[in-house]
Amino acid sequence: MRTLGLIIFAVLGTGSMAAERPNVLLILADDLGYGDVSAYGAKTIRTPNIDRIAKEGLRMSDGHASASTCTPSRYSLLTGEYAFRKKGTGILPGNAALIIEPGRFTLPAMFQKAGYVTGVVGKWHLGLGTGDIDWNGEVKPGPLEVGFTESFIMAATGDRVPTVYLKDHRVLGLDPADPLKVDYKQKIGSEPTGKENPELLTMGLSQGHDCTIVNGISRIGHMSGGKAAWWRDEDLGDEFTRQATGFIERAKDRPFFLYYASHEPHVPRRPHPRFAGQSGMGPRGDAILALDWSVGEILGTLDRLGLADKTMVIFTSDNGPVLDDGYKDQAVELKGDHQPAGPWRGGKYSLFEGGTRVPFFVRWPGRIKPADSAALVSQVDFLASLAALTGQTLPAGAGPDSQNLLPAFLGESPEGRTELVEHSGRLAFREGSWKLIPPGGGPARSSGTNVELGNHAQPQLFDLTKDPGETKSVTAENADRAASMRKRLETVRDAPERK
Ligand code: NG6
Ligand code: CA
Repeated sequence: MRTLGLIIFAVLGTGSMAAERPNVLLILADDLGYGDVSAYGAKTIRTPNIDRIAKEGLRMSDGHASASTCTPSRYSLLTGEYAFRKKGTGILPGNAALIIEPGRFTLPAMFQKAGYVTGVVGKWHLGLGTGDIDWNGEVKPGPLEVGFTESFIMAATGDRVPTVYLKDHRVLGLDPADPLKVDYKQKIGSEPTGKENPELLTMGLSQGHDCTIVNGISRIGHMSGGKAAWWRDEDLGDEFTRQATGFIERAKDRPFFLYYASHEPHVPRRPHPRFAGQSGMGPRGDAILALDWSVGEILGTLDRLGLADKTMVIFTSDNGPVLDDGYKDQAVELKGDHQPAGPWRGGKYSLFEGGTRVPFFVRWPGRIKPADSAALVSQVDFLASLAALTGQTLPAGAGPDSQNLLPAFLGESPEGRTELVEHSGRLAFREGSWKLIPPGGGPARSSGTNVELGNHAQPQLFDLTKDPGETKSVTAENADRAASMRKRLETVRDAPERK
C-alpha cells in the first residue's frame, strides 16, 4: 500500500512539475506582417493553423520584434540585449563570424541550465565561426556554442550563399572531392551569375542579388563547389518542418525548447509547387500558406504525441513585412486589397510601427486562457520572462534589456512594458501608447522596397490610441512630451537599466 502511494505520489509529482515547466516551442516567421495572418482579420488570405494558436491562446496586439531587420532582431531575441548596443549586428553576409559570444547566458543556454534539451531549426543569420570559414571542415562556433543541444540551420538567408544546410558543425551532404567555397568580395569558380547571365534566371531581379545562380535564382555573394550539398529552394519549408517535428519526437520525454525559425515568406519566395497559385497573391502569398501548413504539421505533432497541454507555443515574426525585397516575384502587382502590415504604417526597415509590431501569440492550453492582450511586449523580454517560467534568475549582466513580463505572456496581467526602444538603424521610442520618432535619417521611402522608413526632418510624435496608423504628428501640441521622451530615449540608449 505504502509503495503504491509512493508511486502515485511520484507520478502526480512529475505531472504537476511538467505542468509548471512546459516545453517551449518558439516559432519565428521571417518578414511576416501583422496583417498577413487571418487571426488579426486579414480577409484576403486564410491562415487556419496559425490562427489556431491565436484562438486557443493569447492574441497580443502590441508585441514587437526588437528591430525591423533580421540579424539585430534575432540577436536581441536570443541575448535579451538591444542590438543597437553592440556593433556589427546589422544584416550579416553569409560568411560572417558568430556575433554572440560562446558561453553567454542566452535564451537557449538558460533553458539548458534548467535541464531542457534545446534545438534550433531554420534560419540562423547570426554568423558562424570566427572569420574565414572553411565550409568543408567543422564550422564553429555556432548555435551549439551558444546554448543549443542540436542545430539544423541555413547560415544566413535564402538569398545569401552558401545555399546549403548545416547540421551541428557540418555542412550536410558535402562531397569531399568538390569543396565548397564562399566569397562576398569577388567572383570565385565558374558558376554563372545573375549579372553576367541574366538569361539563365527563372526569377528576375529588382535590386542586388546578382551573384551566383543557384536553381535559376541568383543570390547575394559568390559560391563555388559543394554542389551535392546545395538545397532545392522548393524543399526548404518541407525540410525544416521535418527537422522541427523530428526534434520534437526525439525530445518528447524531456522538457524541450525548440526555436523553429522558418524562412517563410522571406525572399526568394519559391515555396513547394503544391502551394503554387493557392493564395492568388503570387509567391509571397503562397509562401505564407506554406508557413501555415508547416505550423499545422508542428501543432499536429504536439497533438499526436500528447504534448499540446505541456507545451507553450509562441508564434511571432522577426520583423515587419515587405513586398518587393529584391526579386521580381509579383508581390506588389498581386497584392490586391491585402494589407501586409495590417493597420500599422511602414513595414520591414521602417521606424513606423509596421517595422516591428508583428504577429504575437502565446498558447499553453489549460494554463493560458484564450484572450486578447494589448500589453506592450518585445521579443527582447523572452529571456527574463522564460527564465522566470523555469524558476531562474538572470546572472549579473545577462539580458540587460530583457524584462520579466511572464504575467503578461501568460495573460494574467494586462500590463507590459512602460517603454520600448524600436530599432531600424535609427531609434524610435514608445512610452505607453505614445510614439516618438526623432528627426533625421535619409529618404522618406526606401528606393528599392518602397517602404516608408519613418525619416523626417522634424520630430514625429503620435498618440497611437487616437492615431494607430501614425498619420499625423502631434509634436507641436505636445512639445514637452516630445522633449521628455527624447531625453528618456537617450538615457535608455546610453545605458541599460535592469527592471
Ligand atoms: C537586404 C536584401 C534583402 C534581404 C535583407 C535581409 C538587397 C537589395 N536586399 O540587403 O533582399 O535579404 O537584406 O533580410 O540585397 S532579413 O530579413 O534577413 O533582415
Ligand atoms: Ca526578416
